[in-house]
Amino acid sequence: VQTPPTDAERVEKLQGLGSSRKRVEDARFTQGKGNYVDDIKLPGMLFGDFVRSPYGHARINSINKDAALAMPGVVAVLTAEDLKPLNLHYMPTLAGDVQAVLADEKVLFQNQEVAFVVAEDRYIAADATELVEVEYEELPALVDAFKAMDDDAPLLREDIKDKMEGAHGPRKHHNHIFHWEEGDEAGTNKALQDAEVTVEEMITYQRVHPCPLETCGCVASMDKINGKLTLWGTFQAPHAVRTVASLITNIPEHNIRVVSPDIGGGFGNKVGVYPGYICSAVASIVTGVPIKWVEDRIENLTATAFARDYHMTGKLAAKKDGTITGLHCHVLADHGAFDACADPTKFPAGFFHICTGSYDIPVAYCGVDGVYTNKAPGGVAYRCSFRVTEAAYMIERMIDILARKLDMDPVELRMKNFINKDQFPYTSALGWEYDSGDYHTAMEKALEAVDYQALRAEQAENRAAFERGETRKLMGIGIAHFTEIVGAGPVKNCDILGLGMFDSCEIRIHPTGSAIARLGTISQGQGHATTFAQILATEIGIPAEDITLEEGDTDTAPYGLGTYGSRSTPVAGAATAMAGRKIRAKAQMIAAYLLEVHEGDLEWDIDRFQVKGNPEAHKTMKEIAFASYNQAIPGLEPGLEAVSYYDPPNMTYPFGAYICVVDIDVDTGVTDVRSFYALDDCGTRINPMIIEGQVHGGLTEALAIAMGQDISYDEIGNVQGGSLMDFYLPTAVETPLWQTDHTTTPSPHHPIGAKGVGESPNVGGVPAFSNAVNDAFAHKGLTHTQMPHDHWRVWKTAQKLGLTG
Ligand code: PCD
Repeated sequence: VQTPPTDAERVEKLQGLGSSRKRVEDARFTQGKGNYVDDIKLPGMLFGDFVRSPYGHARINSINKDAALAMPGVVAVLTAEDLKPLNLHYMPTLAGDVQAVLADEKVLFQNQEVAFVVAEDRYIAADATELVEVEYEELPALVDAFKAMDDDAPLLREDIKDKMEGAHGPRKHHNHIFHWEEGDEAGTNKALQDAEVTVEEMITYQRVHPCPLETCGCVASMDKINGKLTLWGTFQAPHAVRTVASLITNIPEHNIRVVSPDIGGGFGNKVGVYPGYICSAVASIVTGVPIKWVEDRIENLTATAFARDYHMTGKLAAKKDGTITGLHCHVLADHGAFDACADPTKFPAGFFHICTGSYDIPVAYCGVDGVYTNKAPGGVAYRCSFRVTEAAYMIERMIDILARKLDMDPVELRMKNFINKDQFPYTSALGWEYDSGDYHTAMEKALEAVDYQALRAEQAENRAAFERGETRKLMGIGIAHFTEIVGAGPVKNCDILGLGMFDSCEIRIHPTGSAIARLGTISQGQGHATTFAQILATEIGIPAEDITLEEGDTDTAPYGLGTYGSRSTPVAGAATAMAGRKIRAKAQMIAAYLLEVHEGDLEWDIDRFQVKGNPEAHKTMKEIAFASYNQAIPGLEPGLEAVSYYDPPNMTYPFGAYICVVDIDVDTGVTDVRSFYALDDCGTRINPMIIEGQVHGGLTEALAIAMGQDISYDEIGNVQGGSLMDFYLPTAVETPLWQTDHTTTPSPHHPIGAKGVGESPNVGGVPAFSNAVNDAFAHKGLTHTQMPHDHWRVWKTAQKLGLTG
């Protein structure tokens, strides 16, 4: 006799919420069986490559294609002149600006796209780009955002020089893009005036780049017979790409199919629309054959979306006891040559106004001015929900700076000003409604885990030993407590180019009780096929392994706004749970019919409906699925399908407490990360193992940014961080051991209580590293030293403080 499985065994079999289910996609990825854009090979396919500007700012006097066209294997060379008749030489950006697809009379940043060569293979295309003769006349380059609005600053955007009204209001100067503000400036200034203590600092978050392992690319294929354009690409938002492609090409939307196959990391870099996509599509329409375009590493680092480049002047007002009474902040935002920043329409500086962070600050103001410079366009939220990373860095540095001035422990100052658990839902001075949080508990858990008291004691000893000349190393302790804002977002305040930021899930249960679910999002490595099946497993009682998850094909998936801003779990994850509940509601009706009871007499139990008080009488989900296809149930349509389009009522606000310890050799600037503890609270956890992986990845990227990444430009506009020789990408050698931890404070408005997590470690990691480096020198009078904290800069800091030999 077989004993029936216990409840625990039935739950275990589902591998639902909370299970550390192994990633189903890894079987494919670890065996080289992924299917990335560059794996797509179509008959007759041609290859495109760009001629790019060597100058940061120059006039184009002439372009001669003859030599390139004469090269065997070259099929076409496109320039702005060829795109003009199609009205495609400029494209709309996500920020309400326009961007040159191919440079129109002028180049505005180094490596800007000037001409597109189409050839029989990629090597011929690359060689032929060298044969396109472009005559440039160099112009003075503008690379310093602080000089962008000087009277004598060079005019960059001749195409809009007379347009003094921008997408976000009036422009003050020909290089000004927008002024945007939030909060109560007069009230904040008063708080500063009346304050017992104030601090002010200009904090730069340097220009960096997401640098995914796979660069951007696409394959465009125009089928002239049935008029259908198919675009495979590295798109983080395939549906939006389809809509935008339809609007700008006038090809009806149903005749465009956009497919995001496997993606090798996105990190925001693959949100925007790039000239390569437009040129490939045009070239395919013109030649009638498929065109592939895939960037190389240098092109990716120098011409596709950068991140950050914010100069943030923060001011805090406080009482002597440490109570913060106001925050004033102004940001000078360097958006490069075109405003192609990827933010929801209403927010030209994203969600920067989450800058009050985890603190109960009574009054605040933030103003942002965006300016043009001769740098690559396309500011993206690199592992960040629309500029929250910059905001978190600013406030977390400012808190440390204030603590120093007050001669108070930075932890104590944080604890004193945290929003209290009982204040949630909490409305911040800048207008956000934080859904839930318990900051004190998180911080206390972190302090205990690292034995904070002992660390500070050790540091005091280290400092004394340093004075006695017994060591040349200084110890730094970095604290960060961040609040993220993820899950864009409520359609009422978040849209991209007019498309509301809801998301979706469609579920189809097969007769034998397995299922397929399709979502409007697209995984780039996050493991959606694993985790979203887990949400469903718990909701509908079908084992996760019996649920196929599909994303990224606009011909089959329901419409959604894609994956970035850690929005998939908060929005599409919610849609998945809601669609699951619709399935369950219908399943309940079917079960009632089969068991000959009233629906209300049934209760859900793990993977079945059972009669209340008589669990023997039950129908499993598997039985119900079969019945839905096999029996004519009065009043019910056959089949078991559901779709949910979910418009979240609010964002979710994950948070975390991070503590980093570094040891700095003052004579070399070499900074060892001794330990890093990260406590994350992302509400209900779907898959703890995946969350840990997400945190490891995000912390590694935070390490990269804080300790070395920098896309800088020299005075004539040459980009300095344009290859992996110069741009810091840490390997396992530089990466310390991460210690992860969690608390669980569910989101009250999300159907399963989950918040996003993918970005959190980047948001909290950067300030923790930077605070640690700054802390190491704090007793020597250092208030703030700018990132990146590479060995050279750290050594310079030590030198300036008179510590080097
Ligand atoms: N989760 C869980 N639980 C919870 C949450 C979450 O489990 N509570 C998991 C999910 O499901 C998935 C993940 O985790 O799987 C994540 O999630 P989320 O947070 O929601 O997010 P998503 O949306 O999905 O994603 C996005 C993110 C981002 S944003 C980024 S950058 C990055 C991250 O994600 N990216 C990446 N991560 C990652 N990973 C990988 N591998 N890769 C990649 O690329 Mo942006 O904005 O885009 O910048």
